[in-house]
Amino acid sequence: AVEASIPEPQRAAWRKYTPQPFTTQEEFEKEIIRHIETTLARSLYNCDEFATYAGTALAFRDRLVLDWNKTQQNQTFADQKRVYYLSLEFLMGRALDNAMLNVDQKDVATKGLADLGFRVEDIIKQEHDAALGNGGLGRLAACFLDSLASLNYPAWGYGLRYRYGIFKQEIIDGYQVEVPDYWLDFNPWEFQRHDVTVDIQFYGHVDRWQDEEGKQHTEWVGGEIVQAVAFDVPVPGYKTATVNNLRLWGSKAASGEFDFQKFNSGEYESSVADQQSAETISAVLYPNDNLERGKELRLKQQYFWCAASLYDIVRRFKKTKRAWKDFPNQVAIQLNDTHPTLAIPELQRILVDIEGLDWDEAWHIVSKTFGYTNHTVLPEALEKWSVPLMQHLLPRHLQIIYDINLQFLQFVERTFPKERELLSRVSIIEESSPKMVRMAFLAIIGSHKVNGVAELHSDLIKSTIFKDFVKVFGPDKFTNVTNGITPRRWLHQANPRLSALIASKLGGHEFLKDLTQLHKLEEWVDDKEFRKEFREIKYANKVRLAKHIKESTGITVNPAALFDIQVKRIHEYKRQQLNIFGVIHRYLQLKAMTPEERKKQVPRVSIFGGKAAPGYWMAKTVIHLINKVGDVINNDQDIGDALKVIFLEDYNVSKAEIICPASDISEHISTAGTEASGTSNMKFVLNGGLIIGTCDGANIEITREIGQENIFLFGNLAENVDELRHNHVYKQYVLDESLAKVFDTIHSGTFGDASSFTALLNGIVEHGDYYLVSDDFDSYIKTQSLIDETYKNVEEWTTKTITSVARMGFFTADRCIEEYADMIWNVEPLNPTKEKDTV
Ligand code: B1H
Ligand code: IMP
Repeated sequence: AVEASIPEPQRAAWRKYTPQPFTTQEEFEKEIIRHIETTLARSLYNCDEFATYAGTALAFRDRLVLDWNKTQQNQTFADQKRVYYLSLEFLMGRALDNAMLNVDQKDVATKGLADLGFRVEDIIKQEHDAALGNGGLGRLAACFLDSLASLNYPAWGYGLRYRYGIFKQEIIDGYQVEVPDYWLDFNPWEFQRHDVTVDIQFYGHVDRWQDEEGKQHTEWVGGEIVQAVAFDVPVPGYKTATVNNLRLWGSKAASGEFDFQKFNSGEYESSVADQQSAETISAVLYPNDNLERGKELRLKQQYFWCAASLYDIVRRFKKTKRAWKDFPNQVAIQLNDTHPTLAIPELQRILVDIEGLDWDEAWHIVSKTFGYTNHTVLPEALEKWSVPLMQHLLPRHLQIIYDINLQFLQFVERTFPKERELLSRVSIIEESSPKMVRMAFLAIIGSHKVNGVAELHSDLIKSTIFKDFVKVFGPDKFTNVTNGITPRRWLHQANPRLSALIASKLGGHEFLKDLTQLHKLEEWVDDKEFRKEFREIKYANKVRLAKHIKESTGITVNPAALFDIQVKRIHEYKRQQLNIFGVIHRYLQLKAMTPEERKKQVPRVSIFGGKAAPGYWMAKTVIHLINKVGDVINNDQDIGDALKVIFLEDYNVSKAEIICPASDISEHISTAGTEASGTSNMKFVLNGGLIIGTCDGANIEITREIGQENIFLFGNLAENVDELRHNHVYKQYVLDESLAKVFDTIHSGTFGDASSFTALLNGIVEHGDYYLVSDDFDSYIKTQSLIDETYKNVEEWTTKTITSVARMGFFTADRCIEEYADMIWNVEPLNPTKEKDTV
């Protein structure tokens, strides 16, 4: 309708003067200089690397924006079903390199920058990471956005515009210190939409009344209003004109900068305080991974973001003038974990209280619209909110939740009349004191599909935490979509030489859009030249990491040593403690050898990285231990290059891009049954490294794909974990012998004041070893020896790594998105070039 309403002369002018994207080096340089001179008001004489980054980013931004506008108009005209991905975390990392590669202009940029006296790598490094996430869950959301755009799906991400992303980590005297991440000083990638604002209500009370026709009305009134402002970020697809949108909401005081009433009446301070309290909502990302702490501000963040996003989605739907029953045919909303579950009662509230639909009609629409992805079975991560808190903050939503629960329990009672116990087990309300709202149960009841993120995990949720719901709804409501990663960032961008080598054999870079083509590499596995180059690339990537290690820690490591890497959030279930105990064991063995024997060992560099949640004392102790062990081993003259221990500060997405291509072995050693999927395991193998891992999460499917001869599996199985834990508590506890020696060494003060580490060791020796460190220790160190032996045989190692790369096609995020689109969303891609001219 809107397209026809604009008269032809205006359209003609627009067509004639629409800016054209640069395509040559000359045009690119012209754009950079124009931006530096006019947008930034700087000149040749104060054009440093940062200004050059800014100019380059703005030049590429212009290119993206033109396609972004067209994509959005196309999607509006096409009016087909869209996907909305609601996530409290988007761990995007840097955007410039990605933009250059996606629009296929990195060569032009490299030459243009060289002409202006800069190296493209130095310019890319100027960008601040967009770190709006904790770990795997947030990075998965970022990979999914990349795939959605690359596959031309009409899709939007919705999140929060935190002013502070995940904190920066400094290591001082071996301890983690958190530094705030104020990342918005200069962010060319976001556009504030001053015209897109939504008023969001909190607190207040619920009114009910009857109109003249006797119809019941319910209205949420009073309380306070905070304004949501949209900030849009373009998300380009790889070599396609599709540029999707990520909409992040910032919070503001509703009446603008100040409450002018108060301001004018002299209450200056309190008017500023109101403003600050409103802005607090989107101020900071909660830095917990796999942990929920039930803080009021977190619940406020969740509602603020859900309400703003739904208002926007409903507004867009209403523009189409369709009937409400069409809503689920036009809108698919995916809940990234339970964090956006309030969107369910919020949509029900909009439909019933505001749009006047009756309850059943509304609920039918709601429960066909949502899909819910579960990412964890850890009890401490399952969200519950106290009823009194919800009553206070969101009184109408609590009523709606109670009504949803009532209808659901009545249904369960009708279907399973003899099972009284079942009712309390599946109730959304936990009858504790205080009562709690179980968000996962609400998410299941309000969604048409629930999925886990790897096969084992999807089976586990069906047999444990959601068992009763499988009985109530039947097994078909539950499905699996094994996670994946984008090969654009995690191969092409992070490891350009390997990407080029693969392209040279597969006839171009098409494989980046169809990763299963990698299997053709197996034809080259015996090719001498190919093997040599493959190894040279790995070596060069290790040299690059060694350089980074030198710059950040001052420690020199030998790139010919075996690089053993564990980078991820520090968590007891991920078992960095198992790794560092293994390192100490290795140290003790090396110390016991003669210098001759020692020389025969495979030299190793054990590299750790990752953040601990600021309040997670045990995780911080593990960081401290790693650093203390490193201090001793790295300065031990007997040891030399045989063993080095590195803790890399401030692990983040852009550091991961340097680290992943440089591993020989990476560690994915969670207690079986605890890591839902893991995604860095996929990144390391795709870059030509092998894995030491437990039978957990996606490790199991990686094994299935690459073959068990190409992965080093160890440890107890998920099915035995409960029994082992039980035995620790109820039978005589016996510590593994080698582990006991490691503990003796720590207790003796070898790594400094032993009392710092007693809580960590006691958790194992005296408090039931919940994560089975001792049970898996022997199998772990034996497997590490097997790795040493295998690494000595360069040819065998090369065959394993190349074969593994060739078999990783399954783990592209593109496959995930196709599975979601088919099984859950029922959406089709929209060809960006076939649509009619948008002007
Ligand atoms: C994952 C989280 C998570 N699962 C709560 N759950 C959070 C839970 O702020 N919180 O409250 C934050 C994060 N994160 C991870 O998701 C899993 O542990 C990984 O195994 C998985 O690969 C990843 C993506 O599915
Ligand atoms: P929204 O769907 O109203 O949020 O708009 C998102 C984007 O889609 C806009 O910024 C436009 O680029 C495009 N768009 C929205 N409505 C129209 C329309 O009626 N005609 C053409 N493009 C539109």
